Amino acid sequence: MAKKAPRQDVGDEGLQVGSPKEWAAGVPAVAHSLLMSYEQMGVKRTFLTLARVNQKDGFDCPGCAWPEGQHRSPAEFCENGAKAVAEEATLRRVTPGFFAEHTVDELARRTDYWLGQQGRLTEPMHKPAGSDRYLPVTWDEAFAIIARELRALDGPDEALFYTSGRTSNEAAFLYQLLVRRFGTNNLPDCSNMCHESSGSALTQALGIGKGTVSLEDLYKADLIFVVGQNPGTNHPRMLSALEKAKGNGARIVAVNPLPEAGLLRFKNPQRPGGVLGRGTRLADRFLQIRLNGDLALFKAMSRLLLETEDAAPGSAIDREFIEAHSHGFDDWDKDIRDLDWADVEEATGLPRTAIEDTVQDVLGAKSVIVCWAMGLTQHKNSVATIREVVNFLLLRGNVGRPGAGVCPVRGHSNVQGDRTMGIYEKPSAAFLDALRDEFGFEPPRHHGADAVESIRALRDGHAKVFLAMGGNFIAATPDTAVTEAAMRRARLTVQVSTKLNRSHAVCGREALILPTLGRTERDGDRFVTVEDSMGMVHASRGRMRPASPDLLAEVAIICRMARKIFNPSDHPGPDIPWESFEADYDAIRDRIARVVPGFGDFNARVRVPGGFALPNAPRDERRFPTETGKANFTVNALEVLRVLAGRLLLQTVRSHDQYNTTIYGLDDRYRGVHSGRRVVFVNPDDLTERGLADGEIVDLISEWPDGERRAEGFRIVAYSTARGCCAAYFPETNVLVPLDSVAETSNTPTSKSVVVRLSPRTSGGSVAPAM
Ligand SMILES: Nc1nc2c(c(=O)[nH]1)N[C@H]1C(S)=C(S)[C@@H](COP(=O)(O)OP(=O)(O)OC[C@H]3O[C@@H](n4cnc5c(=O)[nH]c(N)nc54)[C@H](O)[C@@H]3O)O[C@H]1N2
Ligand SMILES: Nc1nc2c(c(=O)[nH]1)N[C@H]1C(S)=C(S)[C@@H](COP(=O)(O)OP(=O)(O)OC[C@H]3O[C@@H](n4cnc5c(=O)[nH]c(N)nc54)[C@H](O)[C@@H]3O)O[C@H]1N2
Ligand SMILES: [Mo]
Repeated sequence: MAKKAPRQDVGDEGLQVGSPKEWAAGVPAVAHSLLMSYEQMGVKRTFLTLARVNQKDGFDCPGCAWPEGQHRSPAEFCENGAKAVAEEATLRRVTPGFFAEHTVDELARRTDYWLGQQGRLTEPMHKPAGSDRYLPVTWDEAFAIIARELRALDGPDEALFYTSGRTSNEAAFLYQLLVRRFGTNNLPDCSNMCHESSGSALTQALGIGKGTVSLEDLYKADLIFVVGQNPGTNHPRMLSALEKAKGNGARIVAVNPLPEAGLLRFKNPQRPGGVLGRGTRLADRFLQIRLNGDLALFKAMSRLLLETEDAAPGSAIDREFIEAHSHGFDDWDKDIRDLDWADVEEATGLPRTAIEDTVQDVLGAKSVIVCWAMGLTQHKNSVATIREVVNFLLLRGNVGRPGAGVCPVRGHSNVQGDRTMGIYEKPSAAFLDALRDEFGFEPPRHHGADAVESIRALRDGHAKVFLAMGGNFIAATPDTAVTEAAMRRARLTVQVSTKLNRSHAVCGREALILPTLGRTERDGDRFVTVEDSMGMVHASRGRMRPASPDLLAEVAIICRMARKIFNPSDHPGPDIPWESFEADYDAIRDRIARVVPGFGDFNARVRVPGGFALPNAPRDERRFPTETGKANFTVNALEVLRVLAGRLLLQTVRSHDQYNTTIYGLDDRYRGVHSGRRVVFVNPDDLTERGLADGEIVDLISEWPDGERRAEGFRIVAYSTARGCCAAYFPETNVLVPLDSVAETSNTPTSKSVVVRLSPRTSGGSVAPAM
């Protein structure tokens, strides 16, 4: 089959809505992914590439951060992993001829879908100030432009250095080294919009900003909560792990406003026979919670455990653990006793009996794991909610023993590794000391800007150069109109990318596109390393021929850029051997081994097939390196999120055919949506109450003290979601999320609780046909 030409830019003209699915994966999933891969890669390339995903001598799947485990099947990838690979290994190309045909202004009017469909970037491109076109530029000239603009700044804090979570450990380590050598901690990253709330909460409560379970723990758990997560779409390989855990006797409780297909039933495409029949039932219990109701739920479950303990001492809580390993229990206990059940029922939308039944599951389980993703992290009170999850687990000593613990399920395949490598705007003193001792310069100590602060800095003219190591900052961030205007004020924006996206079109006065190798591609005979969601570090080696001979690896881009930026007159100080780092990644790993705890003997250990586990004090030793030296119970006030009459709480989610801002296709198969994305899922009773109906076209309007924000033309889909809540896809709805609406402490945009009203469109927009 030959590759097909990219589709034309399309709207939602063909939008069709059918009924949602009750199970995930299986034959259609495999067939669907192969079809998409053929379209992009052709048959031979499809098989060669997919055969290498997540194999011990292959490359790490760029899809998600779910771990691979020691026993890998020959097809250790999922439908959406295959789509991610196809997206990168596509045969379509964006050449200088493409840029000659399309002005920047024109590209800014295209959809994310169309931009992504154009294929891989092939050559460095430069948009001079005042021009509306990208022109070819040599790598050398590109680096000279960056060095010139950085030197022209009044201070290093006027530059911002973004990272998305696909960057390898080696590139991430060198990138933060360059940035700190330059003199700033302005290292915003996609984590700021993702699991930052988990990191903040877990660091305070447990002394580590990561999860405390391994894959083996999942297989040993008696009870697994999957909260605020849609694994059928976003972490499909997790379904195999849940299936295995169930086989070992685990019960699963799904907590979600939506009955996501993957949580209900699973047909394992990698098991013979797995695709037949009705598949495995996954969730034993489904708590259809209101958006933002989780803090109340976990407090309520803890309260019931305490009451059970009162009635029968020794029956419900682990006193020994609490006394030996925790701090703050008494204050917390007092707070939980004050809990008001009316508040709980209002916040969760759940009847008390449903919570009581769930607590029976908890009492019957020796070991409990709580998994979560964006449903918990993108609210105003997210850090408090996650701390309350920890309290609930601590109460029965469910941390630091087999089969128990916290499991924040990460998104991007190396987002956790990037943070471990020092991509953080608030680095610890210990990390900076180690960097200083290794490289002989004094890194900046004051904190840098995160993603939201970066937008403010651009908006207010405090930042003038923006460089992105991957990602699509413009489309991933909130308050689209504000953010776009802010970015256009920059003097220079630089995007190191594999594919065309909106951040190339909405750019600074002068702009550069630096095309780079993807995971699947050969980087000489070098390999890189990544860390998965459970702290396993392993090698990743691409084997495909690069999309163009003019691509550079991220490491090479960083090293060459550094050599242009740091000349002895502007940056006196020690020499960093950038040239040898570019030639030999072992040399980078030797430095990582000396700077980052847990990486001793890195080069040898990462060559052992399967890699190695990073130390994890709570998991390995029940040691909690917090300020108190213990696991901290924390008091978190319950404030019920009430909205004015007629409003709904909107969550912005991923469809089945997207990877963040990369839109693979226009279907959301499991939710029954085809050929379109501008839909809003609303509970039928809420529709009736508001005099609205399925199929009607509405504008979504968010209200905020500084004014209203509007996203136009969404088709209403009557759907089973919790009362008072609705859902629509991002990035289309990012325009509705105010820049200043962020989570306390973590500063993460509140993308899962936006107050909106639905305003019927008086004209325009036809009703899409039903399927
Ligand atoms: N195919 C694919 N894979 C991906 C990605 C992708 O876009 N596509 N993205 C990657 C990235 S970066 C990330 S971070 C992860 C994201 O993985 P997810 O977090 O699964 O992604 P979302 O689509 O944001 O889904 C949020 C889920 O939480 C639920 N939810 C929302 N609000 C609440 C709440 O208040 N309480 C509860 N209990 N539930 C709530 C939603 O109904 C939904 O099921 O996936 C990663 N993997
Ligand atoms: N409203 C709303 N907004 C959200 C979210 C939400 O749930 N709701 N989720 C948030 C989350 S969890 C995240 S993680 C962010 C994601 O934010 P980002 O990480 O910034 O966005 P992505 O869409 O993953 O970035 C895709 C681009 O990365 C580039 N790319 C892909 N592979 C590589 C590579 O190997 N190297 C390099 N250099 N570039 C590469 C390609 O050019 C591609 O266009 O979005 C956040 N935004
Ligand atoms: Mo993410």
